[in-house]
This record gives sequence, C-alpha cells and structure tokens, in this order.
Amino acid sequence: MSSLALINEFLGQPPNASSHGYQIDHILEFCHWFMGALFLGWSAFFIFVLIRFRKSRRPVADHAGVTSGISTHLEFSVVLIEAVLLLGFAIPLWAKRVNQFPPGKEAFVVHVAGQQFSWNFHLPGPDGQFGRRGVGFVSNSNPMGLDPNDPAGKDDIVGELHVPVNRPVIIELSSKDVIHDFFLPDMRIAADAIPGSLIPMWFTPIKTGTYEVICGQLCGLGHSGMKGTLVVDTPADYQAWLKERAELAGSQGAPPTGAPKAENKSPQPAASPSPSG
Ligand SMILES: [Cu+2]
Repeated sequence: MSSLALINEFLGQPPNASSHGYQIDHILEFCHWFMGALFLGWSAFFIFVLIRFRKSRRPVADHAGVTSGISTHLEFSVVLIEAVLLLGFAIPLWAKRVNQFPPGKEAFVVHVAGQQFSWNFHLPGPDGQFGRRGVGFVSNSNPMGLDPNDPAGKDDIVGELHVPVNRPVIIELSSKDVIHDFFLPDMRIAADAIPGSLIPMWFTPIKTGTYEVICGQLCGLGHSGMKGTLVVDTPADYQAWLKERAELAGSQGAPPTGAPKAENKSPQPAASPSPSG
C-alpha cells in the first residue's frame, strides 16, 4: 500500500506520526485513486459521446434513448464502492475517535485554549494535577486563567506543549473568542475549538520530534499566523524537560512542591516556546 502513497506525498502531506494515522492515509489514498479513475472514465465517456452523437452524424434526436444496461451497472458499482468506503471504513474510524477514548489514568491530559491568534497550552506539571482555572484570572500574563491561590496549580506549565511518545494524549479543547480548529497535520487529527464548549480529542504519538500546530478555521485576519509547536519526547526526555521547567519556575519565585535540583540535563534542542498571550 505504501507505493500508493504517491498521491498523498504529491499533495504535500507530511509523514504520519500517530497510531491511527495509517488508516486515514489509506482512506485518503484510496479515495484519490478512485476519484482519479472516475475522472478518467467519465472524461473518456464524455469525449466518446461528443464524437458519437455529433450533429453531422445524427442530426435527428433518438427518442428511444439508451437501451443497454451498462450505464446502470456502472452507476450502481460507483454507489456500492462509495457506500463501502463510507460504512466500512470512514464511519467506524470516526466512531472510534469520538466514542472510544482511552481511560483517563492511562492517558496524558492537556488543556488547550485557542484565541486570536495563538494557542495556549496548559500541562499539569510534575504533580500530575491541574490547578483551578477561572475566567476572572485571565490576563495577558495568565492566558489560561490559573487561580494563583490553588497549590495544585503552582507547578503547572503554561506555554509549551510537550508530550511523551507512545502514550495516548487527550486534549481538552476550548476557545476564548471565536471558533478555531486545533489541527495537528502530522498526527492526522483536528477538532474545532468552540467558545463555551470543552471539546475532547485524542491521539497516540508514535514518533518523537517537533510538529506543527495550526488553526484549521478561518478565524480572522491573523489566522495564517496562528501556529504552535508540539514536541513529542521519549519518556526520559519528557522527565528531563519537566525538571527543567520546574527549576525555571522555582528560580522565578514560585517553587514547585518537592522539585529536585537540576541535573543539568537539557531536553530536546528542538523545543521552542509556543506563542501565548
Ligand atoms: Cu484560529
């Protein structure tokens, strides 16, 4: 099937980096080849009809019409293939994405809030617990509205998005203004961020690296610049990054509970801060 990925590559699709992405790639590949075959078939038929029924050859209309059943069989085959694609592949894959979420304990949960024109990421920090959030606390320096009085939020990380590889990631998506769309092209997943709603989405990254986060909804004049970065780390690199962030927070006057002193082990060099605020 990989040789059939020619069309996906030609259209500029980046290599897949999530566990479910291959299924989406296969559907895309098949649909593109199928549509290509339909295009060639219908084009050939169109040209044939133009020549066969040209005015100079048959000036008088034939009111009996087509008597063979070939076109009916062809049409039925197309409908059948499309029904198999939809009912056999697309709907089951979609149902799995929206109904079969990984258990909360197994998954790595992240909060994401879109705003014109940036993505805000909120990670629970070394204690694994999210701090309380409130709309009243939202400011330019506190884009996620973390409650400064909640001890659980002291070690929370707001700004960068790092996740460990080979572990399901659940993203709880929201928006602070208009409808955005959290799109991870390399992970083959996207979901709309809607003001007033908390939209869950999930994927399992299977390759470490730095990936682009973009907005998939035309959300205003700065839409094209609404980008962020997702870094997928090995578990060891992720722990090292957490330690470094905890140390950084400690040096800024908000010591996280029980944060160990730095071992001076740097995280992945590709890590870059996402735009926030
Ligand atoms: Cu947007």
